[in-house]
Amino acid sequence: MSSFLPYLPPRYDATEMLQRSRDFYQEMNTRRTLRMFSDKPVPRELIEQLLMTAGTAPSGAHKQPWTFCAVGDPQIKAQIREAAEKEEYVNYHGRMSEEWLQDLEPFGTDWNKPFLETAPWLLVVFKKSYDLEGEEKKKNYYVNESVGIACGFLLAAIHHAGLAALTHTPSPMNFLQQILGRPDNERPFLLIPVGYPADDAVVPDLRRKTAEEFIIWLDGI
Ligand code: IYR
Repeated sequence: MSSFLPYLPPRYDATEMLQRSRDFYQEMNTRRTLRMFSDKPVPRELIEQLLMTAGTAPSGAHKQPWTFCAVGDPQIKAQIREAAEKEEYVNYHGRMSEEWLQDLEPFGTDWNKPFLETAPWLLVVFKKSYDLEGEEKKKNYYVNESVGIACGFLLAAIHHAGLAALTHTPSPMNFLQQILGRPDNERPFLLIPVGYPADDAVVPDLRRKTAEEFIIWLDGI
């Protein structure tokens, strides 16, 4: 059984479309991944609003195969920090290759993850390869793509609101499933600390690829 509704998105003329897309690019181009957060509180209502935007993402067969845990409890954040640092210590002391460590040099990262306690919220994203309806397993589709897109929407919403985020993947991160008590059909996907930047926050001096470097046109011109 299917049912359809009229699709009535907002419409703009060509000039307005171009202006809007320029403005949006400029806004998005000021987004930076941040590791230095202020402990200034961020209201729960604002976080919920950002997560609602994540939930508008497209997903395979519209299964919405995600769960977002919004962690603001200092004790749980401390537990997450302790477990993440334990794994990262091993990563930085032998589990990551020399090449990998060299690639990370510009970012100045190490096994210390103070932001896991400083940032007022840790958004822990779980992917669901199947849903549980009672005992029955119901398969989800394109789970990585779907949850990845939802996280992209979330990062854009966070930036648009004037907050900063880090896309963090402590590895392995199954400890998140245990600490947060998530069921077996949920696997950690990303850990996203969110908050205000620290007053003295700095970011690495990076440059983004130009259009020529990453767009290939095959438009017959
Ligand atoms: N997960 C580690 C290492 C790390 C890996 C990549 I790829 C990065 O872009 C940044 C860090 C850490 O968080 O330090």
